Amino acid sequence: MTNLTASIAGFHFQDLLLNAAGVHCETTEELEALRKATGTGALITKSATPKPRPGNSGLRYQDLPLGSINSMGLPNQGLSYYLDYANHYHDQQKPLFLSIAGLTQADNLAMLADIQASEFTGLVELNLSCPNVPGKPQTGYDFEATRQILTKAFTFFTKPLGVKLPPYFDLAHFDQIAAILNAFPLAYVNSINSVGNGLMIDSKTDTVMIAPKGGFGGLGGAMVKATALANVHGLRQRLNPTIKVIGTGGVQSGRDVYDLILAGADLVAVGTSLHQEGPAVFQRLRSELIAEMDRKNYTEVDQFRNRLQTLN
Ligand code: RRO
Repeated sequence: MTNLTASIAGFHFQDLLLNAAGVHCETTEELEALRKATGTGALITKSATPKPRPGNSGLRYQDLPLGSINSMGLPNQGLSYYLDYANHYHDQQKPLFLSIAGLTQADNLAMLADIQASEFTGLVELNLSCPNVPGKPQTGYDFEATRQILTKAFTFFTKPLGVKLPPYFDLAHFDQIAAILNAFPLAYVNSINSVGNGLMIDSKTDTVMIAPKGGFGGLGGAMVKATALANVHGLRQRLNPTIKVIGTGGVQSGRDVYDLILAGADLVAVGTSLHQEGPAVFQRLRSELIAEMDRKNYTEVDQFRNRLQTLN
């Protein structure tokens, strides 16, 4: 039997795959399908705001030859919907992550206070990297704002907390964000969110491919794999060992999952491929990962996790 287990903040995962927040997780029906899917070891809710939001209007997701572009604009059912689901959630085998993404610092702190006061006993992910709300820059690119919200959050929040980060593109930025994150008792970081504000053109019509924000949107899928690997590895090298890493970005095959683990990921999340294939993708990825491990004579993920070699 191949061992694909992981742990974060005392939670044990029998399998290391989960959905990327935002994909197949806005409704309880979608969440239940993820919970029941073979190959998932956990699930995460769509990032919540204090009140329900319809999100951006018009065509807001498109598949691309090498991935996807989206500008969903945070459509969600509101925090109390997900808290209600979470408070009735009793599947010990597959821990639940609750994702929140307030449009202001005050909204984020208010939601964390609500979660702190609730019965919720799972893990919470603070999304600091939504690229698609018009007029709202990604908090994760503002280092002082990131430090400030974490400082305030940890004055009262005692449940396991992780952050969803945007991709960084300069090693100096890896140093800066890691130094900030290391100052807090974070359970984990999730890296990367989509590569923000890409633009793709439909050659048949000479138009942009999605409607909101004049066509600008977050990129995911195969085209972001190298950026995801760099961020997972760069953060793993810099973060305290107590801060675990969820690797997200560019997973199409079991080998892609393997690569993120080799780069340092504890769990691996799947976005674009889940959108394209539905929850059955997890069974495929799990068996492809096991086949790859068999080829390498590994029986446990710990035998290669964070063991990426460099060339001398
Ligand atoms: O809803 C979105 O447009 C969205 C969010 Br909140 C996010 O964090 N990442 C993304 O690609 N889209």
